[in-house]
Amino acid sequence: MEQQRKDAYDLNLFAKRARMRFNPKPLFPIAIMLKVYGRVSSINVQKVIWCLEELGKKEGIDYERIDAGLQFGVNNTDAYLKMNPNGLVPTLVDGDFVLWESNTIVRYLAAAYGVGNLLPANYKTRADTERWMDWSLATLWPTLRVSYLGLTRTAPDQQNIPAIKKHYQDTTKLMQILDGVLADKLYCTGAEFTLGDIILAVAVDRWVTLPAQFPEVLGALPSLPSLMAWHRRVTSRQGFLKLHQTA
Ligand SMILES: N[C@@H](CCC(=O)N[C@@H](CS)C(=O)NCC(=O)O)C(=O)O
Repeated sequence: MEQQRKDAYDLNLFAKRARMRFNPKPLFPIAIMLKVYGRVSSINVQKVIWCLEELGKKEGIDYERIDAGLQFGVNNTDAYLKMNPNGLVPTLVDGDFVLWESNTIVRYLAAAYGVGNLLPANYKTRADTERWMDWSLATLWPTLRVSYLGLTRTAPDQQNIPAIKKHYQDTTKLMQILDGVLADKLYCTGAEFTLGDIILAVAVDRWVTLPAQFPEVLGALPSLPSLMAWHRRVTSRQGFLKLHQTA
């Protein structure tokens, strides 16, 4: 399988170079090995797309994204459930290897295709970035999710406004922790952008943008200057901008 993947990679590279030189359409159809199932509006799909872009992968050339979830369906079909019995998105298919769980997928991608520092080689820095990934998955997002889904995916007459407000305030307390950490750091583990920044940023961006969308429920965005400076830094990256180009 390794050889097959290497061959596909070489083939892609050859086709890419040929295209750059002559600029016509590819001479032969290229089998794209990496497929991501999931709608780009999903926080967990966004992690995977952002990670792929950080790894220099381009949609339509190096990876394909197939809409699935919510209005697109797909995730409830037998074929999909065979790949991912949870019926959730994202699912990654890399040749004959199928993987679900967004944080595990980005760890896999960074290990398999890693260039640079997304998953640091130093085991302490790596544990540091993985800590932020796990904190975001297990603590930050479950808290904010109540406010986010309550406001954006629930009919107004079904919304539990006290729960939405309380969870937004609880999230703000968690954001204060991050604001403190970022007071003397460019990124969550130090001077380098890592996976932890991607996983945190997709949640932090929702916390930042919600009050402007629902001021009557949430009031003004709390002031956390270090967090906001980091938010501007990470959301200006091409990988983040890509999420909104395809939304
Ligand atoms: N722990 C899973 C959670 C996956 C998940 O909850 N995905 C949501 C979207 S963010 C989903 O599939 N919702 C159903 C849908 O979109 O139809 C992961 O991180 O991949």
